[in-house]
Amino acid sequence: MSYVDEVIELVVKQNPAEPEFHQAVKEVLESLRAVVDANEEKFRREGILERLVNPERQIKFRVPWVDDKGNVQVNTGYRVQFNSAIGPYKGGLRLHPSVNLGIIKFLGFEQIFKNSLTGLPIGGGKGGSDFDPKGKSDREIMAFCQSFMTELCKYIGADTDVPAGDIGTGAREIGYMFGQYKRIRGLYEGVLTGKGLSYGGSLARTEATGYGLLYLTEEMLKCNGKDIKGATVCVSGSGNVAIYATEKAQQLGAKVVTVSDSTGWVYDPEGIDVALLKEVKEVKRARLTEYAAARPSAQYHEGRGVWTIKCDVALPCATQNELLLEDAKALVANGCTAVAEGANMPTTMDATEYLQQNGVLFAPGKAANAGGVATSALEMSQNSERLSWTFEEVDSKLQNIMVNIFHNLDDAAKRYNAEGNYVVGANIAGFEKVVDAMLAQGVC
Ligand code: NDP
Ligand code: 2IT
Repeated sequence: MSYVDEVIELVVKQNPAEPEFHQAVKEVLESLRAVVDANEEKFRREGILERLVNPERQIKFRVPWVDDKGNVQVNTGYRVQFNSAIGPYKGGLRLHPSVNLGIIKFLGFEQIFKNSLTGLPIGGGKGGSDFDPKGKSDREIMAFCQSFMTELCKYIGADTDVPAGDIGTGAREIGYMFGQYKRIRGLYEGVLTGKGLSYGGSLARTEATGYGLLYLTEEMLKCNGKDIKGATVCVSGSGNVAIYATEKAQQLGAKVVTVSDSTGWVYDPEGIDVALLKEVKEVKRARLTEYAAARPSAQYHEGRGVWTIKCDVALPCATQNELLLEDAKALVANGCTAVAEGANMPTTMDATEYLQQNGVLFAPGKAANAGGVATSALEMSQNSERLSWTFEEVDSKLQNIMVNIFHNLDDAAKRYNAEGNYVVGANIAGFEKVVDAMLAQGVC
């Protein structure tokens, strides 16, 4: 059996009931086959793949907090410190009822390669909790965040592990967590990114994932003789990534006609009104039904359905496994020419293969959504030098990073005779730097 197949089998056996983690490992290792086969003896001797798929450390802890009725609630917190070969652990905190160890491990594993692709010195990590922020009061959110950080603060620091936002964790949650870290540890340091601008946050971090997604998509289209300008775009999700992807797509001359949330989706043939979307989602924290109620051109539909709308470009920006084989078929049938993942692993493996086999340009999340963590690393740089850069400065660095990422994965794919396969390109380009650092640092 090949080394890749052996390690995939081992991961499934050693990590039962973690399907998302298995999926992420399979996708990465399958596409590294050419590199691993070429170095099989050395990689086996060094245990490279076994080390890569085993987190350096995983922390699981109790998060007790008091709700508004005076009752104690108990959630589970996680931080998986996956790989520190190229820098301190870096990755977001997800607050969603679906969170479990397998989800955090899949996200942490992806983060290793994503962070490597940014070209910046950040290792891979991820954390979160099964806490559901929906419907909670501000006080309850604060109580949860303070309790979560009371435990997490023992394991993180500006030079060891720097968490940030993800699903359910935005500026409000980061603020409460930062305050608690400072209070317990007595340190005013860049231990979290995505901070508010008045206490060390970076301009353009809020926009970075969505904007970065569009910078990479624009470059991918350009290099394949296509243009984002004039394109019809379907976006899923209506959170941080979806909102700023929509905003940048429209700034670049595309028309975004859909957004969604976990209960339904909106089709707005006149183009999504971003100001209204921000008001509904960022200010009121309301459902998309409110968007539809305030916008005569918008139709609201319950359930799933975004990918049935005809588009040139599809940008899944909600969550994992939200674009299935049947969706891929609908997109291809409707003439879609490019899919770029704003979310982490939103496309299932069979859907990805179908899209690629049918000539759809496909940019995987670890490349396409790397602008968020890249700008987090820029926030870390600003915190270290105790200075703040202008919006334009950060945004132009972000643009350069995303364009470079695209060319790195394009080149890596070409080097391994997989031209145009950006999944292979992203995994190889991300892997090469991490493995080089791991080999140089000896057995650790
Ligand atoms: P938000 O919490 O801001 O928004 C999440 C959006 O996705 C909401 O519209 C939410 O709907 C929807 N959603 C979440 N879970 C589900 C589900 N199970 N089914 C259907 N819809 C769902 O998160 P972000 O925008 O920050 O994150 C979106 C994706 O992008 C995630 O995969 C995240 O890991 C990834 N990402 C985020 C980065 C960042 O900087 N924030 C960076 C890189 C990747 P509802 O409100 O109904 O729950
Ligand atoms: O998935 C991701 O890259 C993020 N949620 C952002 C991580 C970060 O550290 O900014």
